[in-house]
Amino acid sequence: MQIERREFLKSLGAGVCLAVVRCVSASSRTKSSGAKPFFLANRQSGEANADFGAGFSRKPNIILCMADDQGWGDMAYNGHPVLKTPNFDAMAASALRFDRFYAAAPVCSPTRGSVMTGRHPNRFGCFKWGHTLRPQEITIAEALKTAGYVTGHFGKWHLGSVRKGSPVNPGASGFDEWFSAPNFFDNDPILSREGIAIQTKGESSMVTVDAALEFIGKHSGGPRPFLAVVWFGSPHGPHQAIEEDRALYVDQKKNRQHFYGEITGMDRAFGKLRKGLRTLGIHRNTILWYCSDNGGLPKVGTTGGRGNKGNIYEGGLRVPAILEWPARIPKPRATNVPCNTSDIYPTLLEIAGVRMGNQPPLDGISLAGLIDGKMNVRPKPIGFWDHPTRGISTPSLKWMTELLEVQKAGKESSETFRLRLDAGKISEQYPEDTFPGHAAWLDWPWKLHRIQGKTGKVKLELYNLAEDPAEQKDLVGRDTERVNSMKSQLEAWQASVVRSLNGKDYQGLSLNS
Ligand SMILES: [Ca+2]
Repeated sequence: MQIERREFLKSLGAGVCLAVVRCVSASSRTKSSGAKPFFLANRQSGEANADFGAGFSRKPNIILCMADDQGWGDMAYNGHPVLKTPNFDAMAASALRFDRFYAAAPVCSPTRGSVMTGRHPNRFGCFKWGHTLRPQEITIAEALKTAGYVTGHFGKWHLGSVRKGSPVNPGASGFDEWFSAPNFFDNDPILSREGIAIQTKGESSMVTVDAALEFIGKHSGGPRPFLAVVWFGSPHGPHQAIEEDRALYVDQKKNRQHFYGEITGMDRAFGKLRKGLRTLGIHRNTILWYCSDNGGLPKVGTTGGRGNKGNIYEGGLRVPAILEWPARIPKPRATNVPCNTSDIYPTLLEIAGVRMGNQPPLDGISLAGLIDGKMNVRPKPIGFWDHPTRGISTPSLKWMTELLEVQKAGKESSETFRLRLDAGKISEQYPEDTFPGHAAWLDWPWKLHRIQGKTGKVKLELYNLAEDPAEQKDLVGRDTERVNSMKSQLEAWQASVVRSLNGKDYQGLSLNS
């Protein structure tokens, strides 16, 4: 029998605390040996406490918000000529605005996996939409729980299942409370409250925010800081705005009225969330971090460069992102330092003063220095890799309607595929010396593309993004030395990714009996 990392960590109890780390009911926690998470004396919060003054002796609350398919340019503050996003604009004008923020992957599930783990999603086989986390991975929720955080997930999950008994539902992935959908969802959604299907009423983003605010309100006065992951179902197709939001865009084509209206609906809900933090009096020491999960949609969306969602060129990867944390970011600021969704996990762990024992290789870096205005250059390149493995269909509406019906009849679904029981099984070994698909290595301002087709033939392209943000002028023949150096770095990274994919990161973490 094999005990996976997740069970192993759980068997340790919620963690062991040093006196300097504020934590709850330490005495009730199980002490144990083995690969236990350990804590650093919390230098970060020590510094921060001095800045915050009285009342900020606790770790910050954290809210991670994500749109579904909002491109770089699908924001009024990024210059969209039609869209109205007053709440996002207000936050962008008062917080840290990332002007070169990337989704780790050009589609939904993989990028979400990068937020959860700080790792490129190919490391755990989350190649495309509908692929899952592996239960062996350490999630941001699990990591922050060891530092005393209470954790909640609200909205789109798309990293496994939202049914009871799944090894990759939000609960099994470290979330204490959850109200989630298997994939994108529209108005009046059926969501899963910890496995129980519930029919809701209302605009989809508002339903999500209301659930998050209920959690935030419940815990804001409590002894523990919280992590709330709020993942909207908008503006993913089908686009169905509420009438009030569509009406703002009546002079546009019908499909655009609904697409823009969905973004405005999301903006309204986001504004309610932001206002809620102020009403509760917790906004100063709450990190509110917003971004999208991939680049813009074809036809209706506005991208940040060449290509669209699904593509490794800039348009498929660049997304809007803003981070608000008044206690630590007192003045509005914008940054051009390239950052990506894999950076979220290491950043939050540093801020919370957490280090996990047996942390598998990270791709992201901590942006704590950038938050403090001390990082002007990214110290590590970013690797991208779209592997030619197909996505897996996960129709939220159909699955949730069926679950609601079955549970209404007093039963539990006997369908097993949707539980993704095999999420931790590593059944295939991939070769470590061939890297199919489209990958890229971004070492600002240079971006090298490595495109390996079905025959195994490799095509390289090199762009200087500072001079050529649209990736139009291929310089691959002009700078052989740079191309060779970047290619070997990219391929070394891809080999490391394949080793993770093949399960090598978990070898010290499994117990065989
Ligand atoms: Ca998406």
